[in-house]
Amino acid sequence: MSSFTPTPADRFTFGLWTVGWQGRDPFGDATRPALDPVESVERLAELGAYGVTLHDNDLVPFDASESERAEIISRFRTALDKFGLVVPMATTNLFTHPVFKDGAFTANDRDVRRFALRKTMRNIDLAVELGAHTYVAWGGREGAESGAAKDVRIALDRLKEAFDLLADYVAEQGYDIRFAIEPKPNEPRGDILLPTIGHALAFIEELERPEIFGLNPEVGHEQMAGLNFPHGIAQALWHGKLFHIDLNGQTGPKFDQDIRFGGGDLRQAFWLVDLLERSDYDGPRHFDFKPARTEDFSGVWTAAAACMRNYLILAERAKAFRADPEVQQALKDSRLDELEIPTAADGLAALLADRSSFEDFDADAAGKRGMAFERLDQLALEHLLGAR
Ligand code: 3MF
Ligand code: MG
Ligand code: MG
Repeated sequence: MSSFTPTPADRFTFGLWTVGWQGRDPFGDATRPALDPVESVERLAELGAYGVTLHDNDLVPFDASESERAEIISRFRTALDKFGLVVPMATTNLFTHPVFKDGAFTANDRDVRRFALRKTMRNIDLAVELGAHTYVAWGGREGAESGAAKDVRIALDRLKEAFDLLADYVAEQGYDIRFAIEPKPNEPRGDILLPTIGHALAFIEELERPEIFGLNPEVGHEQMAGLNFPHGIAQALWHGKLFHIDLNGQTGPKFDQDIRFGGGDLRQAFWLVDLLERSDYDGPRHFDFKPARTEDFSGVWTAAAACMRNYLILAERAKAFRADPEVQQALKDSRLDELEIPTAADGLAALLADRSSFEDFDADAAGKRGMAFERLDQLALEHLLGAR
């Protein structure tokens, strides 16, 4: 058994806003002081992370002057170089400042939309400078609390317009960067546009350059809508659209809990890691979690380390599951190999002519066949629990 000690080769990354979360929530004040991004870089490197990610304002305050901005960025770059961390992804804060209270790219106010685009483009320049190849777009304020407040069809026109302009911008600049849209059903808006993986996948196909748009799905966001996250990721992979991923934990449909990875729905976490590790996804394993507001900094670093450790434990458990001869037999007994056989590779005419497929088919007998899924699932559970 491995020591479950992460190294940069595992490609674990953390948002600066995760370990830096001060614990402010709708009912309570901050429980921790602000964390210097340079300290986050140092501590995360010590813990074995590969990189950090950031919103523009996680690093540079919203109202910083040009010279303050330049100095902050230079100090941050020095820390990245010193501690050997990379910045594979960056994103824009289009949700904290009151100017974005009705959205950014879909705000009813045109001047706000134009400001949001300029803010985003300016930070794309920084993202590229820092070496990022993925630019995340989470439209947390793009939505509404009441029916007439937002004409959703027109708002989607504005959202498409914004992404098309951003795609033009990166093409004109010659940047090697792709966009990853992050779906979320609600919070902070009552209802957010592009609420799930499925909505976002369909939207991307309406853009002018769909090839540079993919997804950044988050565990908790799909689970807030009662959806099966590994199934959503499987479909994103199937479409070739898994550009990035936000790992965390959630326990069912309720507010966005952002629990450390592994601390939420553990069975879905197991299937997620099983899927990712067997897929061709080679991007960062990015944690977007919030260390509980009960914690001091010691708890913050414990939780960050636990995200990585839990991923590695689950990867080992999933590997053991797949390697177990009894599991391999159980997979056969459940006819997973048969699912791989095309249904009618012999063609439509042959299917229509095949009496055994319909006229002579014994549906009652087929209906009596057991699928043996209970045994398969129990084997998975025992591997997950470490009982095998
Ligand atoms: C909110 C989120 C966001 C996004 C981030 C882009 C603040 O629920 O998940 O975190 O992940 O804006 O990555
Ligand atoms: Mg989230
Ligand atoms: Mg997220």
